[in-house]
Amino acid sequence: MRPKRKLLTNPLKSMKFRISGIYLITESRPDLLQRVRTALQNGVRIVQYRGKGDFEEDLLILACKLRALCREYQVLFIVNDDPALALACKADGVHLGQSDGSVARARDILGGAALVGVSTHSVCEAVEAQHQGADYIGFGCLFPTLSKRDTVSASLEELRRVRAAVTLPIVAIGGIHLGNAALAIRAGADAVAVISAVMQADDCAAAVRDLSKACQGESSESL
Ligand code: TZP
Ligand code: MG
Repeated sequence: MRPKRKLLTNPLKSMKFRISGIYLITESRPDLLQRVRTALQNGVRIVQYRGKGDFEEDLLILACKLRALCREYQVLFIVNDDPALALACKADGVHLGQSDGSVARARDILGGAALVGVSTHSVCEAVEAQHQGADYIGFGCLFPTLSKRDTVSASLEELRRVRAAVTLPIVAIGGIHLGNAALAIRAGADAVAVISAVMQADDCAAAVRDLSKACQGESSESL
């Protein structure tokens, strides 16, 4: 049976929830919830639940717990890949890879107010995502990463071209850490998506604070 259509609020439409700063993507780990809470307390602006490695039967439970946590801190909550899971846990939206179905299909499942993000790796994909009606795009993989296999590399130069080609918020991704986050922001990204730099940091709170600081005050004009 098709899931019931549900209208989600779209906080992006209020400036309060502009896509900026640190976009945290989760990874499977025993201290997941505590770590995400610490990250939220220290300034993460958006959380994406990426359930790779989690047991199928835990996906909805974890998604609901993360959803509740994000609501507590009034932070956007996005589910990776799966509009049906996003609907079931009442997420603010879904993030789609190039092979996760169209923006229109995700909206059909989630309702028109849901946020839909799309992963892109080139100007062409970015323009197409905007044309399809995405709310933001991910762009990368900018730097080497151990968090995902089979990544498509994308340069800072291409990010500058994407910035010039689309008006959508851009979330830079791939191997971003304290030493290179500002480069991505200066090249035109509105936010940086990180997994390991926060999920594997010895001091998660300091990692989020330092990354946020590194992103603040940077802009595409300052290069
Ligand atoms: N998509 C492109 S790179 C990547 C994803 C999900 C992994 C990013 O992880 P990290 O640890 O921040 O490099
Ligand atoms: Mg995907």
